[in-house]
Amino acid sequence: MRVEDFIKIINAEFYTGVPDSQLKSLCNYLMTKYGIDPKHHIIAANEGNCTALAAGYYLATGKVPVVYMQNSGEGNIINPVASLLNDNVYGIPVIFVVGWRGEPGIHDEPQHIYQGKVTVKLLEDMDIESFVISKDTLTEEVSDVMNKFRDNLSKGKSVAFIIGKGGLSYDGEANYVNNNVMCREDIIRHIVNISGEDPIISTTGKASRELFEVRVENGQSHKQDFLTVGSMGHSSSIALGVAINKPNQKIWCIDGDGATLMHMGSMAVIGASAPNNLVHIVINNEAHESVGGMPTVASKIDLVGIAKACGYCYTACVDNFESLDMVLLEAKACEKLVFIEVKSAIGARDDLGRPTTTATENKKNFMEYLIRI
Ligand SMILES: Cc1ncc(C[n+]2csc(CCOP(=O)(O)OP(=O)(O)O)c2C)c(N)n1
Repeated sequence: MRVEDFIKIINAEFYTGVPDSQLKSLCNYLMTKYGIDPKHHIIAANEGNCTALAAGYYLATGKVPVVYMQNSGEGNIINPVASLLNDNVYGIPVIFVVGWRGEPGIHDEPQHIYQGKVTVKLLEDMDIESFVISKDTLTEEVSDVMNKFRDNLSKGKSVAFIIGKGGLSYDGEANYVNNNVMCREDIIRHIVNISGEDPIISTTGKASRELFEVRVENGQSHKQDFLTVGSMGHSSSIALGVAINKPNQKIWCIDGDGATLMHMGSMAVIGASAPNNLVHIVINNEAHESVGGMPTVASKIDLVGIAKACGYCYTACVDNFESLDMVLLEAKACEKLVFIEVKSAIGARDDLGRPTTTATENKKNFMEYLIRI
């Protein structure tokens, strides 16, 4: 159905979410209509934050908010849904709009398969009634369901629309750009060149896909890379766990700004643990590029300042390849906890592939590599 019709039916005034490729139509519509406007549309750091922000909106206005997210975000909402929204606690109604990756019967990547299988059940377990909008769903059906849902909402119960592939469509286009010049794939090429044989833990989304392809292009194997295909925001903590237990080995983490923001508390813990063999690199394109390019708030914050305040010993921010190579060489040579912010343009190759090894093969090869070094 057309996203404009869906918006009319749910008739909400406030939307908050984390972008998702399956919800590109909704995200692009909201960005076109509102941009980022605190009164109507906020892209939050993670889906749990969205849920709490939506609760605050409800407390202040009495109106029902919308939280949109990929189903990967269900884990992040469970705590505020169970202990804040649920009608055994405050009974705060929210309309969730959930992109259904890994829908059973539809081919998808490994990180989406289990999550896709339990998407509806998790909502049921959270006492959230849901309705699936597929590409064949009629506008009138959604309208009828929403009329029924209004009853749940009036009783302080949340509801969800689960959006299958092609469930929502939007003819408008949104174009996301910034002023940076380096592209993420080239940045990764430079990191690969200088990190040499060192292990790399890379973040969710296209960065890991690009790392995989750069290895292929170089005729290298993938054994030293752990591609965090799911679990957005957690690659730096994985890298911390590896770095602490491989103290004589330099460990590199390639992170994204959206992922860093999603679980930024990890930076404080990394700083406090201060392993002198970890290099945490954030490729900052100020966007959720992998799912369509919608903005993060990373253009508005001082990531290096945050890293310094968290206790990273060597920090740098670079916006050109000469400086990038210089700081990567310093990071390689020094025995300090390093943080590097790399300013990146928004975009990726259209023909970017996906890892051809399975996630379990990746784990096995990586563990075998770590044992040997
Ligand atoms: C918990 C969770 N929410 C949402 C997603 C969907 N998702 C995958 S990649 C991505 C964007 C990542 O942005 P960033 O870290 O800035 O990297 P970029 O894509 O810009 O390189 C999102 C939102 C997800 N995988 N997991």
